[in-house]
Amino acid sequence: MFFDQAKIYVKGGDGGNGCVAMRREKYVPEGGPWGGDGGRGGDVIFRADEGLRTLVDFRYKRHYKAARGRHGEGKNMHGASGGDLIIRAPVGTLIRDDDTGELLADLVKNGQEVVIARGGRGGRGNARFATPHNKAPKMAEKGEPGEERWLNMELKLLADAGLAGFPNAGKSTLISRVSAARPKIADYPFTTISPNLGVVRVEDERSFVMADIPGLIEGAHAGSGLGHDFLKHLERTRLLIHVIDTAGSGGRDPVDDFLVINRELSLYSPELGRMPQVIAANKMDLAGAADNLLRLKEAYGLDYEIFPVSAATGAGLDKLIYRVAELIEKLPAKMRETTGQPVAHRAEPRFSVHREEGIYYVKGKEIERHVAMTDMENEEAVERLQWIIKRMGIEDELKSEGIKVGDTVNIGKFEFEFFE
Ligand SMILES: Nc1nc2c(ncn2[C@@H]2O[C@H](COP(=O)(O)OP(=O)(O)OP(=O)(O)O)[C@@H](O)[C@H]2O)c(=O)[nH]1
Ligand SMILES: [Mg+2]
Repeated sequence: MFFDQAKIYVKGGDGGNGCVAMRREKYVPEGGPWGGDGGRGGDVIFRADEGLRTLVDFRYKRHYKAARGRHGEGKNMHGASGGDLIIRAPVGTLIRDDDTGELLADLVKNGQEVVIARGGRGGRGNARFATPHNKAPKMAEKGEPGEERWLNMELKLLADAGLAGFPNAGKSTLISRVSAARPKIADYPFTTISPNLGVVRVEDERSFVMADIPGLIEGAHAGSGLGHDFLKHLERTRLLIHVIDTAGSGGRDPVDDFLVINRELSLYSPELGRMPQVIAANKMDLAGAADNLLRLKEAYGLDYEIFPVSAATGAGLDKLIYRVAELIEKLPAKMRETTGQPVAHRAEPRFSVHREEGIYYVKGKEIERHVAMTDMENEEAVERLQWIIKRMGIEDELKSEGIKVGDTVNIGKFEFEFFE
């Protein structure tokens, strides 16, 4: 089985900070708080797109961040939200958390969207902390950091275009020129003994998968040569690139070769025989090829597109590849088997406490979020955090784990000394 794989980093946008501001007007000495809330950070969203075929673009760009929310301002002005970041990925992509291996998404349907990293909530401005006891709070929340994680993406590759042709026609040379596939290449028939897949990147967001199989000979459909077992690989492609040794090396006639191979394909399966084909007239760098090209054009030029190429020098391959990419996009996709794996949802405890080398670690999304949103320079804000720690039962839990005054507590990115 061939898999395409990519490892990327995603981060939701941070929430904007809440604002501390007091109303100040003439003749109103004790104006109330009017600091606005920060805006929400954008989410990182994956969208399944059947037009995409490989993960190759994720090897060129590996960091993806959604926009952050704007900070709140005075006069109760709320910060604007950050825009979501939509990442398009092929149908059939599995997305896992790279650390835990947890399956986060299985993109099975075109257009399906999954939020993979949430943006942070905006911090609340001081206007929201006013109470009858504290009419002029001087604290605001910081924005919540956006979720961040490394992802492991995986896609089962399905070949879009298959190479067909006689042994030694130059199929493996061709795939090695246009993709990162490194098949064995040699000047004897049946160098290739198992299929190779290569990802061909045409331009940004345009790529397809090419399959190289062992060469076919007369009688292949009935089991002669190596071709038989591999013809089924071609059946699942959308288009065939019929590679011909235009120079007729080895004394064969390229005009005949084309017919022989097509007869084998039809005999194996009529469907394969009817599959769209383009002709790659290969080895154009060799003597005699130009004359044979004219003969090929005369014989098949009305029914087939013919591309003179040299897999050895690279001449003509760009034109062939662009055209193949264009044709593939118009042809219906063969069904991709989807795993339909359920996406795991774990029920997490609210928080956990454990001790390591004398330090008490408190873990949990909720409390880590509160800590990240607290402005530690601000006394009122820190007091509020202490109250939250108590109310959530974290203080009791720390005590039952044996914490003493002066011990170190770690929550998220913050460490402090425990006191009553
Ligand atoms: N001069 C020239 N030689 C080529 C060209 N393409 C391939 N060759 C040579 O032809 C021989 C066969 O090439 P391969 O790419 O192994 O052919 P294949 O079709 O994969 O052969 P099988 O795997 O045996 O079916 C090698 O010696 C290549 O170097 C070309 O465009 N010009
Ligand atoms: Mg080969």
